[in-house]
Amino acid sequence: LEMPASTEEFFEDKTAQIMTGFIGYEDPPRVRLAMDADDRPKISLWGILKSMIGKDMTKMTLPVSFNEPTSLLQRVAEDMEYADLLDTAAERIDSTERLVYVAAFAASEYASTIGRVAKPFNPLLGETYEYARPDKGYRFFIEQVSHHPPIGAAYAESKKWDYYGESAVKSKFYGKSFDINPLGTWFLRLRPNSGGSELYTWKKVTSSVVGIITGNPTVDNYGLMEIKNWNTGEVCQLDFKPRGWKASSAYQVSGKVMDADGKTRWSMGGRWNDKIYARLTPGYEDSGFDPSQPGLKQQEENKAFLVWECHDRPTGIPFNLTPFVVTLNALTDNLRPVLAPTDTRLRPDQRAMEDGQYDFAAKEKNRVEEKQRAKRRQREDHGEEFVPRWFSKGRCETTGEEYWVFNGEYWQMRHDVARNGGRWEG
Ligand code: CLR
Repeated sequence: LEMPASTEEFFEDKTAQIMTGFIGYEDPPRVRLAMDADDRPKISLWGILKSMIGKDMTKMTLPVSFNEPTSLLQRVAEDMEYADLLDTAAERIDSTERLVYVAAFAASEYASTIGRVAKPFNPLLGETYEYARPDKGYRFFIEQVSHHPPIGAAYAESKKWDYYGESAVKSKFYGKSFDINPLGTWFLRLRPNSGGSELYTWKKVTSSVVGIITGNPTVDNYGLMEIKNWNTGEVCQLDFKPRGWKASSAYQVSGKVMDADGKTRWSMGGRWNDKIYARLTPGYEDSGFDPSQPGLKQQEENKAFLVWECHDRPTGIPFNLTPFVVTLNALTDNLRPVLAPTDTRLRPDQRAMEDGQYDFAAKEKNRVEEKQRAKRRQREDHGEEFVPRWFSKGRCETTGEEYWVFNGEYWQMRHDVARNGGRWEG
């Protein structure tokens, strides 16, 4: 391997590498599903769930009509909807301003949880999902690396950033609510325009289905999120307020960005279903903060500025999906020949669900899950253990934490399949 002579050259190379992943994504993103209304039977959630108090999601067998036609792998890909916030972060010269945008990115994924009281398909062991956006300059990849407990390892990359981490959730049904606690840490490697590179980390907050007993199930997201810049020691704390009795307290998030000494530089606030603002803390203008920086003037004048705004959420999309989610499971003629055979898009049960063929979906779901069980028994008989194909365990030198290291071979192999007549193994 040859080392690039300069930082610029490295970025050039990186861009070229990422672009190889755009093969197959020549068509514009899908704008609608094959059907216009989902016509799912309306069954009371409480009626089904009341006998399952104390159980976690993996131990619940629910009728397929409680599913939505996404997989948990695609639910992680949903994090990419507002990836432009990371591009903006890279453009900011002041590191605390970058943190404002990174924090907004971390909060932005929750908007799409609204109205989605449905179970995503549980990925099969070794199932993968890729998603690339030539128009946005990024590519995303995730592999199901463990089945019990379910764990997905993800790696997304763009010229200015890499976003990676582990999606593992602990869930429990308490009767009153159904709580989902994400366990993994998320890492962001940002390469600001001003040079160098920075590492940020955070953990996701709790998602919860409330209002089950009253027959008005709603998704809430609450808890404290701490986003840390490991290079500067700056920290952003965001507090997602639990939905209280009053409608006015729903969706609220507030927080602050602190410098390495713990002094507040920016306050942040808004609603995770709508808009998030940031305001420079009064007094900071005089304490070495340089207001002559480009882009800062206007913010100085009107103080609070809009950091993030939720995309339009048209009603009437089946399963209450968002327009972004509609793009995820599209299987075009350009994509089909280059996709790995393990890709979620090729799962027949999920595809049937998307097309409203619920009985067939249930039958196929059973079949693929039985096949998976047989494979597991076979492994056990041979004393073998499943080894993830595209990720391996490593330790982060900066945080000391374990994480899944992406070997990058997925995109190489895919390029080989697309351009050199290569074949996916297995
Ligand atoms: C939250 C953000 C994380 C990834 C993630 C994992 C599990 C998801 C959760 C998100 C959102 C809520 C979720 C959950 C799995 C099940 C749960 C979709 C996307 C739903 C609302 C539970 C439905 C209840 C059934 C009994 C019908 O990065």
